[in-house]
Amino acid sequence: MRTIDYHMHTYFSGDSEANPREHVLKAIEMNLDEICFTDHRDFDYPIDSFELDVENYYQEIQSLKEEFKDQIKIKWGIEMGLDLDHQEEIENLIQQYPFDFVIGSIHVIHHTEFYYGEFFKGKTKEQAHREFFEETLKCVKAFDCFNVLGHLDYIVRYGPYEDKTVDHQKYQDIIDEIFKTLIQKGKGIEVNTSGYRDLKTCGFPNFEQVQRYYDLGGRIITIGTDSHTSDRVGENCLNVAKKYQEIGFDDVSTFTQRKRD
Ligand code: HSO
Ligand code: ZN
Ligand code: ZN
Ligand code: ZN
Repeated sequence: MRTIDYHMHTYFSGDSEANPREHVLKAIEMNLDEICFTDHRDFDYPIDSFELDVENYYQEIQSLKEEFKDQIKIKWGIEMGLDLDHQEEIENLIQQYPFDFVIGSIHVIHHTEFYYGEFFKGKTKEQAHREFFEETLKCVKAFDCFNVLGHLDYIVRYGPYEDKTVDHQKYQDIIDEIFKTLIQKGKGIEVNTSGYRDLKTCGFPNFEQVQRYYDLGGRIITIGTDSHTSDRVGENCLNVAKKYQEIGFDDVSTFTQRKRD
């Protein structure tokens, strides 16, 4: 089982100041086999801007890839906000550039977001969580441009609740359909290790859900820290790789020009 970090942000993202070179140095120090940069692009993020200077981002990662080619494998990717209000622009952007890997993430639903909390207004926790998974299912069905679904239960980070945890059982039928759709479309999931910090216990999704994905036939899986600073690169990736092995996965998946290696 290789150890990878396939979810990292740098100063090309609207919410990070990190230098990609520092990420590479940290990844080498952490003994990772391979990394992929996945800077943000969201087309309709309220309040903040998640535009992306794709050309300069490409040039900078290409030159790091060359400089460090004897020490670590470096890929160039993107975390694309899946948003049904902007489907054509999103698919077009991905077609236009030679990304190695695309994470599809739900950060915005009809111009409302989770981070500042607009999405939760006037909803019970169960309503908000159900709507989030239903929208995720719609996106997974509608979009083709991505390789893995980012942070399946991302909503667990946010919401005005004392207990933010997601009661997966309540939505397991929707989650199962998300998994089945991904499997049928040849797409995968990630475990996002930032969950170890947010939940204090595990990555997100948790390993019960990863087991469920495996039992339904899912084999495409990546590991990502969602680092916005270099000190977090590689954090808990080895733990996750070991868990994958226990579940039965042979290896993590890596990608070149959006195809599995
Ligand atoms: N895109 C972030 C959430 C956020 N941060 C919005 C600042 N604004 C999640 O990686
Ligand atoms: Zn971010
Ligand atoms: Zn995200
Ligand atoms: Zn991210």
